Amino acid sequence: MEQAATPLSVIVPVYNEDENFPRLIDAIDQRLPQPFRVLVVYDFDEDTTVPVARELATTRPYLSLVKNELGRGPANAIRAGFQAADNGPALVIMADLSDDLNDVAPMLELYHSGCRIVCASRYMQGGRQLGGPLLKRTLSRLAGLSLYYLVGFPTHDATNNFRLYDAALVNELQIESEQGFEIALELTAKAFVRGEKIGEIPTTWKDRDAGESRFQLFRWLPKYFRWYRYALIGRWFGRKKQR
Ligand SMILES: Nc1nc2c(ncn2[C@@H]2O[C@H](COP(=O)(O)OP(=O)(O)OP(=O)(O)O)[C@@H](O)[C@H]2O)c(=O)[nH]1
Ligand SMILES: [Mg+2]
Repeated sequence: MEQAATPLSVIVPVYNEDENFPRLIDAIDQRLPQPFRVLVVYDFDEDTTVPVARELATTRPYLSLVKNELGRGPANAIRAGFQAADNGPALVIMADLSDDLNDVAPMLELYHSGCRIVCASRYMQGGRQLGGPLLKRTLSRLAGLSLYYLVGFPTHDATNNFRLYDAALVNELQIESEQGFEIALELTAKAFVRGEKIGEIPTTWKDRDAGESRFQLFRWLPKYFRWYRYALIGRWFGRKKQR
């Protein structure tokens, strides 16, 4: 007998997103293809998202809260989300409404056609980025396009965190990122060097209009650079052929 496919797990790291969270749930209700479950990962009990999410969970059985016990920060929160997801398709989205959830259906299609990671790309034809600080935007675009053209990285947008993963692959790759959002680059670089099949689709990203950004550009830049170098060197010194 054929086994039913594991439903989608959606991992949402949150830090004081009480303003955005109800709007995110509206977008999820309207745009995500069923079936799915949503894992909201918070770091501490006083987070303002927690009571709002608990209240919404009373009418939405798909919603659960996961306390990140691995250490504070987005990388640890996302890692805790993957541990909770365990296997099957796992989508990372931000709570600040930056990601267009209409893209999830085509991302899942690529996943089911064999991609183990599917990247939503702002820097390929059809993709867009609306707003955000100029320096961060420029560095992110430069990193993405240079990896794409220099070593054939499988996405034009190496740093976007709106990405669909095979959770079993992620748990096998062993996340080393502990702090920031370089985690998406780490995972995709590792999968690329291993020769895993990776796909991309265009997306439109827009900057948040409520709450505060927690992105620490200068603090996290060295971490991004580590994984940028890993992708370059891995390609030049013996990347496996795509599976
Ligand atoms: N659990 C947890 N979530 C976080 C933390 N920092 C940010 N987040 C969440 O991660 C998501 C993205 O955070 P942002 O601060 O907007 O970072 P970003 O989207 O990379 O950066 P911007 O382009 O500046 O918006 C949001 O859902 C945040 O609530 C953290 O320390 N812990
Ligand atoms: Mg943001």
